[in-house]
Amino acid sequence: MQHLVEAPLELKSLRWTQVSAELVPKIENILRGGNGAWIAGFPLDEQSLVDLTGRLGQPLLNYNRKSNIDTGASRNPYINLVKLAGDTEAHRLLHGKGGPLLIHSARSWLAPRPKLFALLMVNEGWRGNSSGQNGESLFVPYSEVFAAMAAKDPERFREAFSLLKSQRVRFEADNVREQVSDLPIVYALEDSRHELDFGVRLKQNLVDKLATMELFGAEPGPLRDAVGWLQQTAYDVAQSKRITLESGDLVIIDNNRWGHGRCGYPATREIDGNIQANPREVWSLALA
Ligand SMILES: O=C(O)CCC(=O)C(=O)O
Ligand SMILES: [Fe+2]
Repeated sequence: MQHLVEAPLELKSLRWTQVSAELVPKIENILRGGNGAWIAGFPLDEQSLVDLTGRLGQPLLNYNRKSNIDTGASRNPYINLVKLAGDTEAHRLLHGKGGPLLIHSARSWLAPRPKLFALLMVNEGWRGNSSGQNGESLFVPYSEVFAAMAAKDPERFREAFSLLKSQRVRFEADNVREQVSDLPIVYALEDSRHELDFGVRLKQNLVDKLATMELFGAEPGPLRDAVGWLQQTAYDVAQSKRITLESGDLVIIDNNRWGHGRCGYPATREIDGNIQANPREVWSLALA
């Protein structure tokens, strides 16, 4: 069996212009080709982010609005804020880090699957740590992850891929209550372009979650192996193409076909006896 992906998928560079009548078709064209858009110079303004992405899809309400944790935050209803919670958390994380995020899909539990994911780097935080310790961003097309698995061990891939595509699973978010999907982890797409072109719904802690998940009678063992291999390979492939976003960089990807994650970063540093929290700040949203 051949695993040909016509041309390697990538993030295509664009620059923000006020005129969304020009920018939107360019982004749509990039997404239609299976690539992602990397737009520089985007304004650090929540409404601008919702306005632009709202022309590409329907923004989903953010986690806070759907969460059973009261964050007390009054914010834009659609934007997820990813940031250390100031000094309190800085102290708690005194010797800790803003941990790495494994490759995942936005709202992996949700039905129907959100079709797009957008991430704006608002504040890139402290740079100049060793490579891979600066909160670098990870974006990876799942088709490339499958190709890497197939190249590594064709027989193991055949079995794992078949299981991941056929075994329905149901799991909830950790803190959010909304309509959950019972699609397999790897699911067919109506407009599939080739034999490795599938949708994927990966959650960061999916391997651990399997223990408590609805598996419709299946044994957890083989699924745990397959998911673990998929997530590890996704992380490895993504590491080889990690990018450093600057403030004002906006990335928009197909949330079925691409996973995202990030490298770790130092949570705190001490200057003249004062503990400071890393100011790194990301805004993200999912779109139906
Ligand atoms: O911190 C990051 O760069 C990624 C955050 C993330 O995964 C998200 O906002 O969904
Ligand atoms: Fe995420």
